[in-house]
Amino acid sequence: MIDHKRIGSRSLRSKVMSADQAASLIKSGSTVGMSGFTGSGYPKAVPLALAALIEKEHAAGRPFRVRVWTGASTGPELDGALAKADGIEFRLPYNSDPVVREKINSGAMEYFDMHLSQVAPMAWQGFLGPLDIAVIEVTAVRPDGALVPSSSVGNNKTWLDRARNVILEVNSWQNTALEGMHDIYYGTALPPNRVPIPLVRPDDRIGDPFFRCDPDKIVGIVETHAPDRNLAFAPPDAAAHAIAGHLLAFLHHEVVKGRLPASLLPLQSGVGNIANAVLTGLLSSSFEDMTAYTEVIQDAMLDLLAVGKLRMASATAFSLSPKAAVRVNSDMESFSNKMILRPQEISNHPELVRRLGCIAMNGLIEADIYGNVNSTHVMGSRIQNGIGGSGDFARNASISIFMTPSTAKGGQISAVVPQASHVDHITQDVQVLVTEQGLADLRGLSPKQRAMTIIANCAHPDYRPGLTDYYKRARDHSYGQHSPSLPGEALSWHQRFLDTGSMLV
Ligand code: 0RQ
Repeated sequence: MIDHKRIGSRSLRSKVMSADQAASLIKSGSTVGMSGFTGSGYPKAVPLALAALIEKEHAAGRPFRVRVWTGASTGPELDGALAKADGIEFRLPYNSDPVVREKINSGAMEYFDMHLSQVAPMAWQGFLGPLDIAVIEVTAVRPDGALVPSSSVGNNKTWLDRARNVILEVNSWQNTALEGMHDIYYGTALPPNRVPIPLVRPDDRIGDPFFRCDPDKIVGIVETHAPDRNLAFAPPDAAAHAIAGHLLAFLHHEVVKGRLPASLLPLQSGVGNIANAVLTGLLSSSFEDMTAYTEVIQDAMLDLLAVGKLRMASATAFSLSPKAAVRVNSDMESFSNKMILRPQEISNHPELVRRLGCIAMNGLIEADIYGNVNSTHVMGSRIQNGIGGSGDFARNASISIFMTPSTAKGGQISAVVPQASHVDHITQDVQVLVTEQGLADLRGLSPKQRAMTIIANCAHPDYRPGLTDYYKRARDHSYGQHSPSLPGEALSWHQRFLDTGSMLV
């Protein structure tokens, strides 16, 4: 039965159909732009129906694969299901699904891992190819045909504009109080026609609360009632607590020195348990009236908003544990005036991040002694997730902080290595490095000073002697003495792990 409250447009009601019917409108080889950003606001029925269709086609000996574009990672009903069906030929711009990860790393799937702020402009420039169809979750369709966005905005505006055809999923699980929370900016253009984006504070609203979509492009509407799905955060362990402690002490120090205001600057917090633990640490801090200009709103941000420590949060999506998603969904009214969800080209816009002076806090896989950061490639070749928004923020933030436990895999891997096996963030974009061992403030330091500070403050004690020994020999034998290195040896730590399962000698 059609929910008239959710689908207000009479003319569009005639397009309501089943997920199977909608999936049958997607053809093999087509490029599909899906909604979804970190397990929020992704379509939950059509991708599953498409996966079933693909499996049937494969069983009949007919190849069927699609190219999938999204906002960022999605949920298991989208990435997981399509990858299991071997239905994804190409994927962009970010993934954290384990099945997709395995396909990419086995060479069975192509993956374009990109800065999230650049997806929309690249789609508009056209060199990603045409977008055949968009599948977008919305909260409601208004009588005038305007679309009320869901729990993520991501690239939906761009997909709705660029796609030849559109399928909508109207998810009645999403609270109708989401209406009015979004700020969809329609003023972006490609050079030479770009103009300044008129946002000067995180709270500014510069766009519309709704998406526009040509109704003639809408070929199907599917009604759903399904929750967003994100993984629960692990309770912060001792390392996460220690990292949060070092970071909060640093922020206090910056306030005392007069380099940060007492309410700090707009916070950007990356994905993962450590980032969530740091935000949790802010709950018991003395900072008040803070703001966030970030990519995702995590559990701890809800707590900060609820107690009023955080005045408001601007993001492109929620990234909430199942418990927190239920909490916010059932109490949307009390949160909605404190949050703004924007397109990711705006939430992550380098110009805005620089203008607002965001404090960027992101996770990493490994950092080298000079402060180059690898966020994406385990042992230099296996993709973990992708660069996501970390590059958008790290390069442009007023303080760019990276944090990690000092070891991985039960201590068999050092997160501080002689040379990063892959570099996402060059040393100029990494100003502060934090592990549970301590914090290295790298601002204003030469490479040699950085090396000594990182080894002393951040490396795990088990690995400090090895790093010190490497650095000393590099000082003695390196071709140059600006960033002393021994290229033949620098990556031997990774090889040692690959050969023996441990970087420890
Ligand atoms: O592997 O799951 O097999 O055990 O990497 O590591 O410790 O769970 O770390 O959840 O904080 O994620 C960089 C991946 C850290 C994340 C990264 C292994 C480790 C584990 C995950 P297992 P943890 P976190 C804007 C910000 C890029 C995107 C970004 C990330 C797995 O922060 O994706 O910043 N960042 N976006 O065992 C080998 C090492 C390792 C290692 C960890 N040195 N060597 N394996 N692992 N360190 C927000 C968005 O873009 C949405």
